[in-house]
Amino acid sequence: MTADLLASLAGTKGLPPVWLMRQAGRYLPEYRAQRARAGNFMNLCLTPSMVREVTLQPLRRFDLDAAIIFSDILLIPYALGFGLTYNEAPQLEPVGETIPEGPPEGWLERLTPVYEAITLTRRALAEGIDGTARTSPPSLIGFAGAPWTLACYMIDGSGETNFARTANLARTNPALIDQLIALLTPLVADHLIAQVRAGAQVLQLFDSWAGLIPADKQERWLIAPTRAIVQAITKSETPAPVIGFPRGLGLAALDFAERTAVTAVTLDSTVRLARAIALTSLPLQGNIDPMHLMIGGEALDRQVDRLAAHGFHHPLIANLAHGVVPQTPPEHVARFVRRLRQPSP
Ligand code: 1CP
Repeated sequence: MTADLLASLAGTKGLPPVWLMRQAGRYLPEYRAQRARAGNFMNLCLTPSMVREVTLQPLRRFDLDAAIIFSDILLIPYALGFGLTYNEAPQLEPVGETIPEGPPEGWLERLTPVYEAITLTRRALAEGIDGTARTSPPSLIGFAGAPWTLACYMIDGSGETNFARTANLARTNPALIDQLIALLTPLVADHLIAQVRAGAQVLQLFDSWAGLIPADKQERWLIAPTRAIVQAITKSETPAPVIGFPRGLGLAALDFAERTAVTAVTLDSTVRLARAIALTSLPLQGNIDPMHLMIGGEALDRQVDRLAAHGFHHPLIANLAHGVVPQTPPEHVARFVRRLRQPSP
């Protein structure tokens, strides 16, 4: 039986539905082959039929309850006209001293291939993909990077710097970050709403670097922008559940969830799930350590059994605490999903 991701967000308890952050991508040989055929990463991201294929790849192998559209958070800066190249890691043309007040004309149209890919993928999911038999079609998840995490890449150009320039500006010129976040917040909302219109049923907002925000700036750069994005989606003609992921906040993710009104919140690997469950009735997502998935074996089984048991008394979406790492053997993902469906007593 396949649980329904949307039902679980509404609070259904039982065996938790499952998908994995970064479930498509470098750990899968068929992804590497498709990426080689695409020539480069941007071409892959902007060719709808290839995006559909790569999005479906993990679902052809594993009995997952959701597909996450294959895309990247850096496509928003790309659409704003910042040069973006991917070799081993992404490299983004950094912002200068002046932040534009608004986006260039027609910026959202540059992302049309993303929306076309969503429509194609939703159709393929409804028609049924070969591989595992399912009682209901998997949900399609759309996503975006949160304004702060986008700002980190737009200021530093890549993650290789440990965001030193961002860290410096956050303390010496916070007004510049205010301006960047003010620019990005409505654009992130527009991009997410456009994904729902195209067929995405659930949204996840990745704030991968939320843990780098100085405590006295959390309200301005984390809470207020997320709340505004959630509100825009809720008030749009196509409301959809939003899963927040303020990575690096630990248990403060629960406070984040209440203040931003996200539908569910993803917990990072610093949180003991039992503790979080004791503190909230909100739907939670997570939080198996990606290293356990990489290592596999009985240690992974124990983690999965514990997670599955929590699902019977709390609304839960089984997932990792961050993305699948490229060194993960695909058989470990198969073991994870099989075990979750049939936990040992
Ligand atoms: O083939 C390749 O070499 C490219 C590797 C790759 C892939 C597979 C990148 C470059 N992006 C992606 C796809 C991607 N990115 C997805 C869809 C796949 C899926 O989840 O199934 C998603 C959801 C993302 C989101 C993303 N991109 C985040 C947030 C999630 C997280 O992991 O924290 C971030 C921070 C990025 C930036 C990015 N894009 C790619 C890389 C290697 C990075 C990290 C760079 C860095 O921080 O140095």
